[in-house]
Amino acid sequence: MKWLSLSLSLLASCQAFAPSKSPLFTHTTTTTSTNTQLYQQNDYNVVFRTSTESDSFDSLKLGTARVHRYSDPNSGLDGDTEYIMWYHARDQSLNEAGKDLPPLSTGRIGRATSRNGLIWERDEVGSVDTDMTGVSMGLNTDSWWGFDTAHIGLGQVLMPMVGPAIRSEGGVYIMYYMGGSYEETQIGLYLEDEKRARVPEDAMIKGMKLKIGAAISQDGVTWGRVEGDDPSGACVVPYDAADGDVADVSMKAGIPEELYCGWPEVVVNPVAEEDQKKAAKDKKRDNFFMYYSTMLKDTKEKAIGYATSENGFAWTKQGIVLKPTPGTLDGAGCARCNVVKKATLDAEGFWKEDDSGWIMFYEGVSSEDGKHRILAAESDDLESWRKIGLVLDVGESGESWDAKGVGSPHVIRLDDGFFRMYYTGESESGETAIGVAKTLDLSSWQLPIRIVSKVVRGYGRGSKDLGIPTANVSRDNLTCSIGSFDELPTGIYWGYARIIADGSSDDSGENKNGQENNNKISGREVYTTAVSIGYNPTYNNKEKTVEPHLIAESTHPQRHASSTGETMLGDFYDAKIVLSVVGYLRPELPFEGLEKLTLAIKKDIEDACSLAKEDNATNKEEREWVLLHQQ
Ligand code: ADP
Ligand code: RBF
Ligand code: MG
Repeated sequence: MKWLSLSLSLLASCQAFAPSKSPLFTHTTTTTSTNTQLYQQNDYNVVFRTSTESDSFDSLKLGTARVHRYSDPNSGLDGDTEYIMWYHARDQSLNEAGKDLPPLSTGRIGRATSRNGLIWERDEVGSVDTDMTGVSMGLNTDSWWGFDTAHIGLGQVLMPMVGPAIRSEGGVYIMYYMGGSYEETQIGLYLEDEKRARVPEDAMIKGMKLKIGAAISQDGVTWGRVEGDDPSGACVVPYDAADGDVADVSMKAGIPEELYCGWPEVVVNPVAEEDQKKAAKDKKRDNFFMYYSTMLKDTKEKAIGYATSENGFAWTKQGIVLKPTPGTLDGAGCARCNVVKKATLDAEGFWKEDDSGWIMFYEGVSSEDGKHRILAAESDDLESWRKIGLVLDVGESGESWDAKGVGSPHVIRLDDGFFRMYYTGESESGETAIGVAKTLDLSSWQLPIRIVSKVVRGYGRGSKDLGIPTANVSRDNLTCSIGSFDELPTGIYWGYARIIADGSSDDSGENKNGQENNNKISGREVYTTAVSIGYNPTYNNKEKTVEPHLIAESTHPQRHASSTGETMLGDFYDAKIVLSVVGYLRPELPFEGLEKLTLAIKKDIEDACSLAKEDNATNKEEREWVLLHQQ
C-alpha cells in the first residue's frame, strides 16, 4: 500500500521522532471474484459490483454500503449467520442530459443478502412499492414537493437489537438517507473563488441541495417514509440564512451556514439507566447522534457536522465536528463517516466494549493528489474528535479496482476478533465496486509508539510476585511520538528497548580501564521487550503503568534466570529508557490467580521474541531508532 504524507499537525507533537506508520486496515483476501470483466487484476477483495444488466438501477455506479450481521443466538457458535447489505446505486438514465444531477453514485437504494458477508446475492425483486424493479427504496413519486424526487443515497440503517449481532423479535428498521430534488442552484455556489471565476454565473445544477430524511421498515425490504419537520419531508436540512429555511432548522446558536446535508451516520448512545436521573437534572443528553456531510457556505470547506435527537426523528444541529486540515490527506475535505465503539475480544471470546471510546472512519480528500482515502478520528464523548490519520489507502497499483479512491467506510465486528470494513472503491477509469478490508485491533493505528523516559520504582511486585521484573516507565519524564503518557493505549505489546545508565548517555558498558563492567548493562544494547500498558486488571491498579520486561539471550553475561526462568538483569532504576512499542499482542486481562497471569506473560515473551526476529522494514527501522536515539 502506498503511503503519502500523513497529517502534519498530527506529527507536530512528535517531530523529534515521528515513526513511519502504516494503514490500519489491510485489504482482505476473498475467494469470491466471479466477474472479472471490469477489472483485470488486483480485485481480490471486491465483494460487490455494479449489475451487468444494463437496465438495472445499479448498473452504472455503486455508492455507500451498510452491512448488518445477525447470528441466531439459539443455534450455537457455528450457527446461522445472516448478513444484509443496503447500498445506493445509479443507472445511466439519471445521467441523461437535462437531468443535470451532480456526478455522484446516488440514485436509488438496493438490498443484498449473504451468509458470510463476502458472497452476496442481490434482491432481484425488491420492494413492490418502488419506481424500479429490484429497488428497496426508490425515488419519491408520491409528493412532487418532496426533497427526494430526483436521486437518493444511503446514510445508515439502524435496528433495535438486544446485542451487537442479535436481532430482536419484532424490531423496526430505521433508514437514514439523503435526497435531492430537481430544484436548481448555481454551480458557482459550490466552488472556491478562483474556480468560480471560470464558470458562467448562470450555470446551474440540480439536486445538489441535499437534505436528510428517515424511513422505517419491518422487513428491511419495503420502506415507509417518515415525514420530517421540513415542508419537503426532510428531517435535517442545510442551514442557509438567505433562503428563508431558517425556521425549519433546529440548531444551536452560532453554527455556520451550509449548502447541503448528506450521508447521515447515526449512532445510538443511550443514557445509562443510573445516569438518567442525573442527566435529567443536569444537562439533558440526547440518545441519538447524527454525523452528516456538508459544505460550509462561506469557506466552501467539505466538513462533517453533527446533530442530536431524543427520538431519532427530530434533530437539533450542534455544529461542525471535523474540518479539513490544510496540506494533509483531508486538506480538501472530510465526508461520509461511520462511527463505531472501540472494543476488543476478551479471553472468553466475547466482545468487550470500551465505554468511552469511539472511533470515526471518514473519507478524506487529499489536497495533494485530490484522491479520497479512509482516515480516522477518535472521541471519548462523541462531540470532540481528534484526528488519527490514514487507515485505508487507495490500491497500490494503478490497475487496482480502487486505485482512484476509497471511501464510504462501514466497519462491523466479527466473531473472531476481527473488524471488517466495507468500503467503496473507484478505479482510474471510473468503475465503482464494494470491497472489504480487515484489522484485528482498532488501536494499532498508532504503532509503533516511540518513548523516551526514565525507569522508576513500581509496586515492587514484578520480580517478587511473578518472577518477571518490569522496568516501570516514568510518566513525568516522558516524551512520546503520540503525545503524552495519558494517550498511550492500554494493552500488551512487544517492542525494542535500550537502557542508558545515569550520567553516561553513551555508556559503553565498559569501565574506565576498558574492561567489561559486569554490573552495568550496556548502553549500546537493544533488547526485545514484552510491554504491559494499563491498569493490571489482575491487581486492579488505579494508576496506569507502562512496564517493559527486557528479554536477554540465555548466554547474556549479565543475565540471571528469575524464579520463573525469565530474564533478570541488575537493577537500573533512574536510568534513561528508550523504547519503541512496535506491535500489539492482546488486551490486558484480569487473571484468576498469579499462576495464570505468569503463564500468559511467559507466552507473551515467547511471542515477542519470535515477532522481534522477523526480518522486515518496520523491525529494522525501530531497532535502529532505539539504538541511535540521542537526546
Ligand atoms: P518495580 O515494581 O519497582 O518495577 P520490579 O519487580 O518490576 O519492581 O523490578 C523492576 C526493576 O528490576 C527494574 O526497574 C530494573 O531496574 C530491574 N530489572 C532487572 N531485570 C529486568 C528485566 N529483564 N526487565 C526489566 N527490568 C529489570
Ligand atoms: N497484568 C494483568 O493484570 N493482566 C495482564 O494481562 C498482564 N499482562 C502482562 C503482560 C506482560 C508481557 C507484562 C510484562 C506484564 C503484564 N501484566 C499484566 C502486568 C503485571 O501484573 C505487572 O507487571 C506486575 O503486577 C508488576 O507490576
Ligand atoms: Mg515493574
